[in-house]
Amino acid sequence: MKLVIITGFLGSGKTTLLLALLKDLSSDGGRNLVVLENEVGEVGIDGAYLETHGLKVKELYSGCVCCQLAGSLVTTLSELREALDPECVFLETSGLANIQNIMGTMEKYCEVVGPDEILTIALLDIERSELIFEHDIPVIQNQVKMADVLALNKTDTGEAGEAETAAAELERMNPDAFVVPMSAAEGENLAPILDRLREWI
Ligand SMILES: Nc1nc2c(ncn2[C@@H]2O[C@H](COP(=O)(O)OP(=O)(O)OP(=O)(O)O)[C@@H](O)[C@H]2O)c(=O)[nH]1
Ligand SMILES: [Mg+2]
Repeated sequence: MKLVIITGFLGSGKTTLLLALLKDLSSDGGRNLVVLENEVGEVGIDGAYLETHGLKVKELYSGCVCCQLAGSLVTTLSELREALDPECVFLETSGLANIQNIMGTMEKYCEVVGPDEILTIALLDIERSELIFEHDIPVIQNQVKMADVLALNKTDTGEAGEAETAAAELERMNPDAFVVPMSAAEGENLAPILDRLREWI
């Protein structure tokens, strides 16, 4: 079973991107895709929102899957496999998730998703990119460094040249990642990410 992990700081556009990607991928027909939402708070807001769009959603809340809910992540993935046998699970982490811990948990304890079956997409909000590059915020540095795809989101709000500068900085931070400037809300430049997912799932 494949797992796509969508990370990114609070409000960077994870849920918006997830919805846009899944709507497009579902339009192919025949795909069995499931969303796993992790929220630190008591109520699953993003999960309820995605369900109104007809997506299959499982929620893990009241803790983060990188720490308190690491065990729940492993059991939930096994349960999803057993109950729904999806081709791919899309996990939206909380904005402060430590991706390195999640990968460690997966590698050590998860039997239903192999190490080569995980693709990570990290979102970075272009409006906050300068702030993030200037300050060494370990959680975000980690998300950027461990991502397969770096989605530089909200290009519709940026000033001329801002996306290019931020993309170059992201390429410097993680030369192996596929950097895609895009707008999840406007549906701009999602094609490179969709192509990558279609090839991979
Ligand atoms: N202008 C603009 N706004 C966007 C874009 N993508 C998302 N947003 C807005 O950014 C806000 C946060 O988007 P979400 O998708 O909820 O972000 P998130 O990362 O899931 O947020 P949390 O789960 O709370 O961490 C919402 O108001 C979205 O409408 C974009 O491409 N352009
Ligand atoms: Mg969200």
